[in-house]
Amino acid sequence: HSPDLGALQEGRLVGKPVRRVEDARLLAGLGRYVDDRPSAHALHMAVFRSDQAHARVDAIRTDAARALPGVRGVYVWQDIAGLIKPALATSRMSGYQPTPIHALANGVVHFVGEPVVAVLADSRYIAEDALDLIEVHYTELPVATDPEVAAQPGAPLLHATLKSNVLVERAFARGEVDEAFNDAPHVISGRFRFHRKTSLAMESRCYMAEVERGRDALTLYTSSQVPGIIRDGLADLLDMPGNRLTVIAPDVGGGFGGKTSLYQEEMLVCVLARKTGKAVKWTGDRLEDLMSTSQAFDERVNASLAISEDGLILGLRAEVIGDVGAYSIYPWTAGIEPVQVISFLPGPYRVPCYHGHVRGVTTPKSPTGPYRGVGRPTSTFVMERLLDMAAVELGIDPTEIRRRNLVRPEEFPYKTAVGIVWDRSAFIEGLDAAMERFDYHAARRAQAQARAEGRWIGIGIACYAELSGIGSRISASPGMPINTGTDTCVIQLDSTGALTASFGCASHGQGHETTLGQVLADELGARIEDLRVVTGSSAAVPHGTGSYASRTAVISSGAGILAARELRARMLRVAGHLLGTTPEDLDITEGVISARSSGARMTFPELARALYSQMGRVPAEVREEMCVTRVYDPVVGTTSSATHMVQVEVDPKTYGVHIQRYVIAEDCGRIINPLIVTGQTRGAMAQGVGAALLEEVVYDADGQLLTASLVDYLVPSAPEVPDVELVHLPAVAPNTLGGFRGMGEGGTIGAPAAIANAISDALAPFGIGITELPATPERLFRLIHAGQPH
Ligand code: MCN
Ligand code: SMO
Repeated sequence: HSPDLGALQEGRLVGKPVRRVEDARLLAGLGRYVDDRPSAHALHMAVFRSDQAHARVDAIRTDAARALPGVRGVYVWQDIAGLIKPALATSRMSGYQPTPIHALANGVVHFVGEPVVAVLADSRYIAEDALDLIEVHYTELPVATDPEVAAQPGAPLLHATLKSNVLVERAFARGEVDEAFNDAPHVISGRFRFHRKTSLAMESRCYMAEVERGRDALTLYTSSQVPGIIRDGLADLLDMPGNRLTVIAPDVGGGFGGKTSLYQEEMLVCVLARKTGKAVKWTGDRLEDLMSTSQAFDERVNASLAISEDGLILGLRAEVIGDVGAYSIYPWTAGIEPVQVISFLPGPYRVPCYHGHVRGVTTPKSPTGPYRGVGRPTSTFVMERLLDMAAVELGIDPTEIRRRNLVRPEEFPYKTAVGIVWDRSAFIEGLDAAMERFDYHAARRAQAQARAEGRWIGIGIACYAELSGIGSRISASPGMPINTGTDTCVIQLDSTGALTASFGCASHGQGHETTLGQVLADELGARIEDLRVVTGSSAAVPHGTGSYASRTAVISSGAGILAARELRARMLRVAGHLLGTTPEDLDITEGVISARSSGARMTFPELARALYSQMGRVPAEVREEMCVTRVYDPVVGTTSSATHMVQVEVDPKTYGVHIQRYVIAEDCGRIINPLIVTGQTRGAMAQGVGAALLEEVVYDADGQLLTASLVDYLVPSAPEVPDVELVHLPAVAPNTLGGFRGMGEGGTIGAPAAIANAISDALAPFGIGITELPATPERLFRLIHAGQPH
């Protein structure tokens, strides 16, 4: 590999496969999720949801529900209208149209599953029974469920306030695209479709609001990835200052992007707790999760690649329609998924000219929002398919066309056609390493042999690059102040000598207690068990957002490093005084401070006692405050990249796809914990397998949800998820404190494209290429038998 690659320096704990400290708790069933909170005195909420896709609410009859013993309240929008504002996802994007999200439908419903009435009762059972007694009379309004129809002028508007159903429209242009296409010897075009999916966390959404009566203070326990964003959002909607509104995400059983937005039920438990003076709890069931948790993808892409005779990309064109569902999601906006598709379409390649145009169109379906990979699973699918199609046309190997077009080491920093800057990342080295581990040429020979025997075996490749650890510059550019691109660490040495570090991030499966603990322990010279890492509480830091966008390894670690360095310096100044030496003479290892010159030693508790309680041992002018707050902003962020290589066999009887081998070579900079990085990559790849082969949210033409249970919405289980062979390629340290790059989403970005290419390769003898995902057995059957795509 290239000479500047190689292992970045390892710390004592950073870089080591430290066992996850949270697992002793989580695996023993001792995790504390929202639903585990004691609720004997709470009121339980159930939500009456719209069974109409788009309708005017004419009348709501709640008398019978109110009369049911055990029911404590039945609420419609008018009952709470004065207590909470609708959420409005604002943006500076020109022409963007927001849609106010009310906690309960305000006269019109916009998708099946939208909350219309909330019931509070002594138990969830009673509350559910009460739902059966509610009658809502609707007048159906016209629907356009197909986004291409909904985008047409004159299509029925989903929200009366809109000028058109196109909530967001953006274009990126660089260079003379028309010229490039006119002059190109080869133009490769395709119409691609990535269907809608959902995040399907194991723990469904769950909220509990507790009030402190007499103080008008409220604590929301929420199964959320973003307690800081929820706190800041609700503070505005409820008009409550942050010192009376605390938002806590305790243990959270997965989010995958679906828990990064503010939901109606979250607003409702808060409003109703404040109104009744009681704790209010809501636990979503699987049906509610499938119909109301934010969904993902749902894009149609028309794209073309202009290619030279020797396989170089001359230009790229793309027209994207994203079906964003019923609302512009708060706080991310309807742009979050589809705009990323055109932003990242050029990928890790040299694309001299590009024109990308996208429209995000509202339709009566659950809103789409962030989902692991955000936009890039679709853009990678499209770009990687086009490159494979080009390779077939030119008669060159798919690895070769990528090698010719990948941004090369000497070209970094490379500014893409949309202005994203790739810092030095292992693009080419990733391709090389994946080929080597896969034993690519031998695999091709074996494939030829198998094909001769009539087997449908294919090899697929996908390369991608992503921005991770995104700092303030990009976060702030769409005008969304609630996503700041920063995190805060507050670290303290208390009077018992214990260290506590609090962050604004919110672990929901990533093992932040372990990885942040490793980073801090190394900085401080402490043992990981000397430290307690607190995440997920808005009360612990003045400002935080949460964990999303593969940001925590970069941004939270950065804040931790800054805070720990300052705390360490303060500890050494005080210890120097106590041990009669200079700070420079001191070292901290394994939680013990020692003087190199004299060998004198001191533990953290001894230091704390001397400083805090043995008054007089440390003179006033030497005393230090052992509590440090630091904020880290990586400003731009950094580039993570990978090559996925997969071999599949399609079963000629069932049309099922069996994944035989899966290799990933990836660059996430300096690795904090290889065990966690491997687990993250495998989990993300599993979700990519689901997206490629199985998972599809289906609405019918009237906007009714057809995949309303896990019988219809298929997720991969153990037999469908292959083992992954992982090669780590830490490239030169990026421009981030600590040298880390984020990687929590990467597996989901690469997998659908690589699998689509492998299936296309397997079915190449039939002249079939995959343009639509998921590639279900039914779709493959139709392709093979009808010989046409849709
Ligand atoms: N890590 C590391 N070394 C690196 C980079 C990362 O050891 N060079 C570690 C980190 O310290 C962290 C984990 O890997 O423990 C993921 O780090 P990062 O890429 O910073 O991502 P975040 O921690 O910010 O997590 C968000 C990311 C996203 S956006 C989704 S979606 C996702 C994901 O994490 N959802 C998940 N992984 C998930 N894992 C679980 N179990 N559940 C989810 O819902
Ligand atoms: S979709 Mo991940 O929470 O950014």
